Amino acid sequence: MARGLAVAWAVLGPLLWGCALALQGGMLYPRESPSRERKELDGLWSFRADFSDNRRRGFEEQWYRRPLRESGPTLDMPVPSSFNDISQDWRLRHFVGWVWYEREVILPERWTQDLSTRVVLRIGSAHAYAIVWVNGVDTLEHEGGYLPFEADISNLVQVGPLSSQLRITIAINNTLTPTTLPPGTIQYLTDTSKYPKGYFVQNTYFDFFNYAGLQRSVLLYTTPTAYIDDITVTTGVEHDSGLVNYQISVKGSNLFELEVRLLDAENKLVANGTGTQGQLKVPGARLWWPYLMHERPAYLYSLEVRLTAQMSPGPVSDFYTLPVGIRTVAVTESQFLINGKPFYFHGVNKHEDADIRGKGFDWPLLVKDFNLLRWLGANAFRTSHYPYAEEVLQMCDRYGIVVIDECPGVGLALPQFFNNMSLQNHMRVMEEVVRRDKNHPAVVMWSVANEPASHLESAGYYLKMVIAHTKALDPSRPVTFVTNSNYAADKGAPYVDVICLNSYYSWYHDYGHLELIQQQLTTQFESWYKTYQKPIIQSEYGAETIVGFHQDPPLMFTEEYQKSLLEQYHVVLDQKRRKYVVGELIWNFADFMTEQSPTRVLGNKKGVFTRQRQPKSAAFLLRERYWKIANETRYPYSIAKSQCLENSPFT
Ligand code: GCB
Repeated sequence: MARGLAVAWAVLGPLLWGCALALQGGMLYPRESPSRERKELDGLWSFRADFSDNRRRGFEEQWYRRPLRESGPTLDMPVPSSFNDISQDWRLRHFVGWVWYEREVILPERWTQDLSTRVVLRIGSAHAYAIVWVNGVDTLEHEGGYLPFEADISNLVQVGPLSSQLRITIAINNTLTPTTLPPGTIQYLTDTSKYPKGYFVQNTYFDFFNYAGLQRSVLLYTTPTAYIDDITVTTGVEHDSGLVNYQISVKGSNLFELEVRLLDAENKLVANGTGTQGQLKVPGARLWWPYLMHERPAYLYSLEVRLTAQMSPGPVSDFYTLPVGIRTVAVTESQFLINGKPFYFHGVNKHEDADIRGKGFDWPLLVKDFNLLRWLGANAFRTSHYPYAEEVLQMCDRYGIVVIDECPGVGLALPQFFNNMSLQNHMRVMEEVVRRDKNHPAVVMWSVANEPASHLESAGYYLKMVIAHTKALDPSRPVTFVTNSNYAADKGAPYVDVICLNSYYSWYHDYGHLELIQQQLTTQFESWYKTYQKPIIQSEYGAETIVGFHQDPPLMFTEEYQKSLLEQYHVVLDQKRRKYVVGELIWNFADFMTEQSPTRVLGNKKGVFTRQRQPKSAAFLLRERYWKIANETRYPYSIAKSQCLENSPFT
């Protein structure tokens, strides 16, 4: 895209929303309201992996027809969690194929008897392909982990006096193929002198363990039969007024009224409107600022939507309240602007990973991670390499932590992965990501992929299409993908708004030669900027470090080497961040699990925290740096206070 156009897009983004590609069907986060109830199904589920040779015994014997315990032994499986590290059976850790989950539920009587109530089953994520039965009836299928899906099950539960008992069966297949996202291949090893008959392995092309199962909450919720299906909000600023543009989709009735009220944090009404779309104007609006950038960050309004639909025998109301942050995002040739002010990303890459729960959602871990982010002075992270749980983004909205929201477009390493079917699937996944996350003020940019083989012609076309589709879905945010290709070879870079670069100088090459980093990194930045004149983020850099290994002068894998490597990067980042480098994201926030290999010691150890969230020496270095940058980049200028230590050098 021409530069001028990119800038115009950035400024006009919010106004262009009306032209955005409309998505069918919403995926609002299930919140309680006077018209909506929730019933969480977290806890112990019955579980069985299908170890049969073709992995299809469950379908052949129709395990969904009867309680799972009647077709064979079951295990207790906690939800949410990955199934891989829970049992002592090594076969389950590496299992590839269908696993079966089941849960019996008693519903409140009103849900089954009141025909003006709609009952929805919502699965936060099932990695990677799921089929759902309710009371043995095939109800729902979904492809792709890390994103929610749901079905209206009212007609299955509102069928008579016995219907309050519900049996939910979910079959999940974790196999990755050339057309899934992320892609993978299944390789049969046929040399019978080495492998048993039918032996196969799952190959993946990314560097994290392919944890699977019901990794986020499963829940039931209700709405009235006429209901608020989706809300899309974009925001702008005009002089000192905030603008909140809304679009609401209603289902279940054509005869309805909508009232929209915007409340401030003290619950005072600041603007109101009616109808399915409109613009609310908030004079003297408080903006949503990233924390550390502003002394009054993360301000959230509440958009209260009330639907009144004329139904027989009488009117029906539905209520939904959406948190709204008023802010703008724009990109120039050399800057990333939030609310018109230059924003510098000083943050981390993460993974949703810790200990035996695998990628299972966990509140204590989430709160600990946010405390550590603030301890570190990190103002941003990228959801490498897949969309994180919705609760994570809600915390970012509330804390003022900025997010680059990445889809599971990781491991696009082989030429055969850039085919039409994969492209269609990738575009569909972006639709699901945008549909789920579009209303989070914390999300400031979409990332459609991590390290695709972007030197290939076919990848260039593929990335162009996915990026164009994402922009059509959401004209209000910049779009990127993260590259590790050479600036002269990359075929996708012309289409991004911000260049995101991963490089591992003195780690994956020139091992041990820390003295080369400054020259190589300078060349990297200068060649990219000369070619594209777009802002650049150093989206990954780092070094594998085993906590407790020490050596001076530094040697690879020691805490000293990690610190020294970071220091070398920082010299150049400090020179360039005053020009066109708009961010740095360390790889990685914490150590995380990978497949086994001779280059990984119980996983990837490039964390500045261990997998148990204890700091390595580099965490202290980074902390000092991030607070220093925070103090230099605040608006309006004032000294930032370290959130954890009263007597920090930066208070
Ligand atoms: C990368 C990948 C990331 C890896 C990291 C590493 O470039 O994007 O997924 O984990 O390097 O440590 O090799």
